[in-house]
Amino acid sequence: MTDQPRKLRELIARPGPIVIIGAHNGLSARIGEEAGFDGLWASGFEISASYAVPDANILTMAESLGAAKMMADVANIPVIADCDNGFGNAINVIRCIEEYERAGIAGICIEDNVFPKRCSFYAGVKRELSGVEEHAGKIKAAKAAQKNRDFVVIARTEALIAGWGMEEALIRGRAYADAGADMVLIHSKSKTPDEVLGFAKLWDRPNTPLVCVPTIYKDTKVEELHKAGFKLIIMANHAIRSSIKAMTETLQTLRREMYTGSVEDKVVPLTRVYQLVGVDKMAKDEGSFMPSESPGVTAVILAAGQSQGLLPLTENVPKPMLDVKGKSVLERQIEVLNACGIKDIAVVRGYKKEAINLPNVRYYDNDAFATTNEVESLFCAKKEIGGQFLFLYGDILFERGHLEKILKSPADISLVVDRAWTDAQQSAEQTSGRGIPDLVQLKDPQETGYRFVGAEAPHRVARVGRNVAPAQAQGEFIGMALFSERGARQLNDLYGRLVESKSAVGEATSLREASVTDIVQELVNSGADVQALDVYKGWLEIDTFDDYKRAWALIKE
Ligand code: SPV
Ligand code: MG
Repeated sequence: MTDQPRKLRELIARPGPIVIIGAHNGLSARIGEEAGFDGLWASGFEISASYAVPDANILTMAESLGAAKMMADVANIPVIADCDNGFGNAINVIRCIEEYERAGIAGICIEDNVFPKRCSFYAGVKRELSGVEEHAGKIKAAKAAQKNRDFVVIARTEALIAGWGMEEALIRGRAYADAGADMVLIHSKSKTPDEVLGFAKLWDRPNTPLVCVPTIYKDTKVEELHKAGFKLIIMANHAIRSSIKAMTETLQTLRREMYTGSVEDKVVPLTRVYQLVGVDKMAKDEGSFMPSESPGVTAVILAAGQSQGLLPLTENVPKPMLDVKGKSVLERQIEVLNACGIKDIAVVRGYKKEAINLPNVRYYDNDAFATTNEVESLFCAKKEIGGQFLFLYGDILFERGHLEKILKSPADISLVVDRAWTDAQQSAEQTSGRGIPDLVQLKDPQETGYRFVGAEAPHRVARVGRNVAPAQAQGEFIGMALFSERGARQLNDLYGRLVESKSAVGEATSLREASVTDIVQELVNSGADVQALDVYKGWLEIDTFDDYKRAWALIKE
């Protein structure tokens, strides 16, 4: 991330405590940031544990740095790296600062353990501290080596850990502050906070804020530590400890039960992993930067809108994801499209977009779905409508034959029109419980009220929309349209002109409010070749409970 040291300085300048969380790789860093911490601690304890080795300078600097860099690469919050004893003497510290700064780390911490160190908590191991002078020299070397003036160097004393007493801890803390440390960390493995609180009370370098790591004195709250004078509080190792617990429980259960469903309540859904690693962005990038695999027709499905008519069924999912006998409407559409050779499918999401995550589909999001209408949603997928494309509403079920038929249409713009609407416009079965239909009026309705069968002369569309008077309509637009390359170009050009002109669009007063039928009406008005392609029933729009019930009744599976 850009200028992490600056961000850390801003946190230091801000009133209140800075609370950072220990992590050991990109994933734990991302989860720590998501949880809302101010920054991240590239913990030597965690990083060593992630390699399954003791925290004892067993990892090389490059290995520790690699983990810290992984964290800084994904995080937007500052990373402070635990650099143990600077991986050697003052000369090693200089290299360490250069490398960590280059990796985008905001600051580092170096402790006065000798090299090789031992983790502060290990019992029964050899523990020795470097001389005060030597460690102060390392701090001076670090401050002299940093290039970015904001880079933060924390000096840590292990005097209390080593049992050398409060007096020694203070001598060391003061010497490191005087050597130029930006902050001083006083570490303690006491079960109570008394040691660190006592140290803070005696601290007499007010320009050098204090840091603590409440791991063993675990019941002391941040607020109390901050009141006592601690500016930076490090929760050092809980990411790895919680993951060890979770992994142990899950893997032992799996081994015992011998089926993967046995741990479903112990694991996150796969989609949580996808979200953490950014699969959504990758899919978008595929759409933006990789050539489309099938050069033929692209399907663009509008699935952005929020439907009132089906609440509460659509409280958590958008209409296209409603289940109809084991498969969602969208899955059924994709199946038919695939069966007709259309593999190139784009879906525009909006309402409850996270619920739409089917594979082999490119996604576009209309995040302004609540305040815009279909045309704006369609043009979220502008990239897809450069060549021939099939337009579909995400809430219709249709027979494969309708799709096969429209794919053969030679017109620049073809609308699939249900002629059964005129036959049955009075019939309760056709109209009860349905929303306002998009009606179609033809230019030469030679056979008004009569169903067309077989190859017919082209039926040119005169009007389409909800305001077409039923008495003048010859059918209902089912929500499927095919645009040839020329038709797509005309649509794009018209959209560009409408954005400029800010005028009404079809029956809508503005582009924001325009439905697809509105912009098709404008295409008709501008002389485009818009034809109706007759079908007779064999489709269903799911807009109301009655529609939804009808869908369940009609689908045979
Ligand atoms: C670390 O997280 O590696 C630390 C803090 O240095 S502690 O483990 O408490 O020493
Ligand atoms: Mg450490």
